Amino acid sequence: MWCDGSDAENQRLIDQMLADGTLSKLDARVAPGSYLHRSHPSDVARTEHLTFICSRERDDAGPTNNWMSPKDGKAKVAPLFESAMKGRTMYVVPYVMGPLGSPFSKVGVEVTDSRYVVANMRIMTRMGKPALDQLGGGDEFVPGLHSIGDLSPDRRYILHFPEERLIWSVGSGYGGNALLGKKCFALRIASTLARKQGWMAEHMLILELTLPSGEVHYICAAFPSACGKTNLAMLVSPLEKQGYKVRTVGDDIAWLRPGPDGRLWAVNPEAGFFGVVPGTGPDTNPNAMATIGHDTIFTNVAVTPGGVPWWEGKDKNPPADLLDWQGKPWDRTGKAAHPNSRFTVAASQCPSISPRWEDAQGVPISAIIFGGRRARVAPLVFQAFDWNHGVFVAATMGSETTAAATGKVGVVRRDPMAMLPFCGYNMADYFGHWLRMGTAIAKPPAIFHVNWFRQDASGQFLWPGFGQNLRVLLWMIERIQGKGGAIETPVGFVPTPDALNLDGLELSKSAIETLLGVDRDEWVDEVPEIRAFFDRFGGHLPAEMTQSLDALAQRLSVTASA
Ligand code: TSX
Ligand code: MN
Repeated sequence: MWCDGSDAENQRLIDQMLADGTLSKLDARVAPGSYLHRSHPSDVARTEHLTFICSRERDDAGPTNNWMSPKDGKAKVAPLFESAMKGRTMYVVPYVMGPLGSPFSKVGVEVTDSRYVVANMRIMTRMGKPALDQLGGGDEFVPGLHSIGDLSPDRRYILHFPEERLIWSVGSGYGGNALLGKKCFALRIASTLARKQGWMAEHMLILELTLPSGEVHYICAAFPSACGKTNLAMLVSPLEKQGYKVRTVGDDIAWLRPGPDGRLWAVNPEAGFFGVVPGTGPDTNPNAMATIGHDTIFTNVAVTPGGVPWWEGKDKNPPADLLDWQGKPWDRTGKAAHPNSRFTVAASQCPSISPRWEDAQGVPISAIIFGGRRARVAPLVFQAFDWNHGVFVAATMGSETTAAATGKVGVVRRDPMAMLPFCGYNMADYFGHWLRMGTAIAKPPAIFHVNWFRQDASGQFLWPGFGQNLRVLLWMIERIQGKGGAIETPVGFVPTPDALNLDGLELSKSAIETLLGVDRDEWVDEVPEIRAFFDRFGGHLPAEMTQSLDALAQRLSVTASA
């Protein structure tokens, strides 16, 4: 069936999914136009160990990607597609990543046997007739072949063929594995296109910040998972009355390119949000709560028998008769919603969506933020000395693990540019691409590193976070304007205590000192860890990266070999 993306077609698919149990309708009074999908219990998250880059040379995938040769990948996975769709309908889903009519948008075509995938692609991309219109008589599109197969993790593979711009995915119906426009195309395949064509496909939110003067700045930010990217993208300004406004352009992916004015310009290739539900509440993200208040597909949340959805963090009062994400009566001990349960919702429903979110030219970027979750070491914010130093900061960024399930808690995982699972080629070559881009942008954005998660000795968060992060954004803008006060430290420029507007926050002097502090001994310990991380990349690592590390070691006045 060729999907046209129309409302009538969508309604037909939904009716079929209601009939076969793929979806259930939620209470129209509290969640109008919204549905619940329960995935197979073994198919609740992306499966990185089953995700492969199939380049001819193993070296082109690099040490951080799983690799198969294109020949081996196809030989292994083609049999899993054999008769896989028998008895099901095959949907042909043309879609556009990027605003319709934008010269920076790209067409994909996903063939799938999952109606749930079609319904989600309709929200997450510009799907159907507009995509065929944009393709016109051309043949430039990224084909993606998807089947849920038998959903067995033993017969699940997500393969990327960057040299022929092709995606194969079998055995999973879950978001990032099955909605091929998102991580597979807009990040993995797009990153390889971008490298060839001189642009960047990044795992970044895009936000708009308006000042009382009317001046508007756009900021991109890349964080590893569990750092609150969607929350930052939809931040509610605590200083809105004073004229400081925040609007959302995107929450997950940015396609960036040098503009004719020498600045870096960004478009959000997506049309919707596929966000983590737990932790989303009226205090943490009121804009997301309003966005998902209607016309939303929920996957793996808890629900009452009457169809009222619930998840950890929605409010303090779980309904008495709740069914957990698997549909079993909730025993009130485990999680009611799956920790990776999701909402799929149109970006146009977001109250904070920017009027320029579909601008065909994109938006000019003033600053790029990187960050991670660190209880110690990383200060609340610092500015990189220049582009190349910023690339080093981004390449070495790390986050402490939170969930016991993933191993030791508090272990630092390096996740360069938050792209570790999403870079379609050798990550060391990717660092090289970032360095090269610096020479192609006459007026590069300033680069910052943030850490909202610094704790005191007793394990209390020192920074209030959420809306108050605006104050950090405002310091960044002042730096860009050449105004904000800063002191030079070995790791970068840190605000002087009076350069941050902390009015009304009631932070103690010692809290501020710790938040903005750069402890030499703690950073000295980082150096060998970064060196060990870099060693993984061997000869592909650009010399600038080791030079930046040596320079950091120098500034910390330790020997380069320490
Ligand atoms: O998203 C978060 N952000 C970014 C918001 C724009 N979270 C949630 C992380 C999980 C996805 C945060 N958690 C942030 C943050 O800035 N900061 C923290 C840590 C924190 C948690 C609770 C409080 C304060 C800080 N609560 C009180 O102070 C009452
Ligand atoms: Mn993401």
